[in-house]
Amino acid sequence: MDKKELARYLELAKELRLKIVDVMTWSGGAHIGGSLSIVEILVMLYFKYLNIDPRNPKWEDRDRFVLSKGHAAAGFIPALAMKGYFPEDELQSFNHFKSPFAMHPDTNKVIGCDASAGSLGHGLPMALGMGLGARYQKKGFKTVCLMGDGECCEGSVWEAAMAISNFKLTNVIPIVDRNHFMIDGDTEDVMALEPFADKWKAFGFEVLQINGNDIAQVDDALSRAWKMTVPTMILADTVKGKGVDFMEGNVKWHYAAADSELCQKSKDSIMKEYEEAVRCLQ
Ligand SMILES: Cc1ncc(C[n+]2csc(CCOP(=O)(O)OP(=O)(O)O)c2C)c(N)n1
Repeated sequence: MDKKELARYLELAKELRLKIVDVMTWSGGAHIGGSLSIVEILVMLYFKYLNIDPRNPKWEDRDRFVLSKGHAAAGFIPALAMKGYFPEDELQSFNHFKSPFAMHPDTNKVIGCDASAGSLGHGLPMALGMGLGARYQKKGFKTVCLMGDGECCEGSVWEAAMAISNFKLTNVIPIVDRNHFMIDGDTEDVMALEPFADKWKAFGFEVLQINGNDIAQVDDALSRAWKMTVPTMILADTVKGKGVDFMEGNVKWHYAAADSELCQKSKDSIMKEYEEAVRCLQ
């Protein structure tokens, strides 16, 4: 990826982070930590890889995206707005009475959302069904499923993984946001996942292990996964709360509300990190 392209994605990631902080403020509270950790993945999917058309959201041949860690709707729904599925100013209603946008995404209400989620562990089974459906209908679309690492405590994740491997599905791409924390602590203290990559390998996957907050690495992994001829998953090492210095790696920010002062402080931190990243590019 050349510098110009990287600069564009860095800017989109910065914009998305600023919107996530706005949503946290307007909504009265949001799952901020796990929304900020997936920003680079969402940007690369929505602005480079997914073959989608915001003017035709139900297009049969579109690639599908399942946000299995549905609590990160505060990251996902602003990404849909930035892509043009609905006007960005509608985000101000997030989590308000009668708004289509709630703490978890609803496919019947959010334009561009392919699957409702919120109850963890259900996204990969749905993605498996979409992948089998595509094969049955002889369609070429991909289904990407983004899960949390804490979410992988759910047995249904592994049942779906076993089936994807069994059916040799290469049109379903699981991604795990390995931000090392779940709701109440470090994954290794609450329910150890390691050796995590080996578990996925034992289930028959080729594992692409990357820094999921590094745009170039996310780009490389997605481009490889898109072309793979064996079941492949992306294990994306990320930082919970990424971009807001006082939230980074601190489980206290799994869910939070913000007043205008906290909103501004968060945005200042995002801008500082972004300007530093741009300086490093030059
Ligand atoms: C089946 C189910 N159990 C519990 C919850 C409550 N819950 C919401 S977020 C969360 C933590 C999930 O951890 P992880 O997947 O690592 O999310 P992240 O750290 O990326 O936000 C839990 C337990 C839920 N949404 N669904």
